Amino acid sequence: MHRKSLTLATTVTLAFGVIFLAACSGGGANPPAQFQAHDIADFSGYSVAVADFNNDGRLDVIANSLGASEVAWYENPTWERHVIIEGVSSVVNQAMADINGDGIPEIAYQSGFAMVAANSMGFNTIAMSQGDPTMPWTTQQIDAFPTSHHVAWADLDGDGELELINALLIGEESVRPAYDQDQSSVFWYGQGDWKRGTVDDEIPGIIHRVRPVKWDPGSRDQLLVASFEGIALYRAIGMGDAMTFEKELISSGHDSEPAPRLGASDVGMGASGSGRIVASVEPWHGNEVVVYTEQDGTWQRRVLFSDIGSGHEIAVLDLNGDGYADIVANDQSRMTTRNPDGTPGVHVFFSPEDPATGEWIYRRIETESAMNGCVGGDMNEDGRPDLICTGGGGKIIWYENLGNEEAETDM
Ligand SMILES: [Ca+2]
Ligand SMILES: [Ca+2]
Ligand SMILES: [Ca+2]
Ligand SMILES: [Ca+2]
Repeated sequence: MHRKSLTLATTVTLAFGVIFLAACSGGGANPPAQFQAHDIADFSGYSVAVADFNNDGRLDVIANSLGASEVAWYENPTWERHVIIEGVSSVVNQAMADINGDGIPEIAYQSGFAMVAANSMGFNTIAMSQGDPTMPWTTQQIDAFPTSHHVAWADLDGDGELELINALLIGEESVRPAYDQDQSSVFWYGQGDWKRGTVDDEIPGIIHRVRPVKWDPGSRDQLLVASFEGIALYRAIGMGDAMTFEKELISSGHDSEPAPRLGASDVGMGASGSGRIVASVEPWHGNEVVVYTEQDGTWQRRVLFSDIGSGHEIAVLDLNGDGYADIVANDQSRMTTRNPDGTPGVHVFFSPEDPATGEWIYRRIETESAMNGCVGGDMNEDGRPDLICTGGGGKIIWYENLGNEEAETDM
């Protein structure tokens, strides 16, 4: 039906055609967005995130690396690099939130990471600007727990004050290659005394991500956790130190192979039409991009793609402005003589109107630089969400969203 209408649109001016297209799209899925790559820095990042570090209204970029000895951010739009913390090692992840209300986000970051618990200090630190965010920041260590790996801010009890979430990678007995000998934990910390509380300390094997989500209506955030057991939703009950957590397993994820090819590596949620999708990359460091849709109270698993060379993270956001969340999966594989079929880069999947049964449109927007993770953010304030990625390809790249491809026509 769209296509027929568009033949009419092509007979009028381009500008009018665009308006006509928007008017007749009537809730349908849009064509894919197009991207233009801009290098931000030469840096082999493990993780990347965006936040407005200097409170000028523009999102800036932070990337960390297991190999770097400092924490730095990149100022939009010149991408000048500001080193704010020195003398750190093995930084894995970071999460930003303005805790003290001065307009500059505080940075929670995790360092001293290792895949062997006995070798991991697992520092959890909060860094605070001293006024000029381009100058060195002060730091406060709030915890040290081996294999602290993923960090997030979430208001679990809905009191308007964010809690800090820390997911360990593994328990102390878990070792390579299966990493399934012990259970792992998700912790939370309240502001002020930063006392460690427990969300769950009985998660099997590896936890790779914890993602705050607004799953239920109300002021509380909930948590999605990706681990060897798949994808689990956690809801807090009660307030402050009296909080307890209810767990609902959304899916066991990739459950057809032994550990460590098990469960999920990352999870995200996005609005899709009048409902929502959950998306993941599976199994841990896996090859599958999976979308989950709810049907009669259960979550249906659909593998969209199984050719990720080396997956790690997922980003779930609406890139082409149609109200249906799209999916971004990084790929850390390399093309080498030993691995000529490597598929480094970024894989993007644009949602159809029905994510459960419709045809997703695939675009590989990066084919050279191996990427370990991507996040969304409107870097140039044009209303279109861009992507920022980093990884072992040695780059931090801004993929500017140029707007949608032209719809196909019958002409
Ligand atoms: Ca800024
Ligand atoms: Ca602040
Ligand atoms: Ca709170
Ligand atoms: Ca979309």
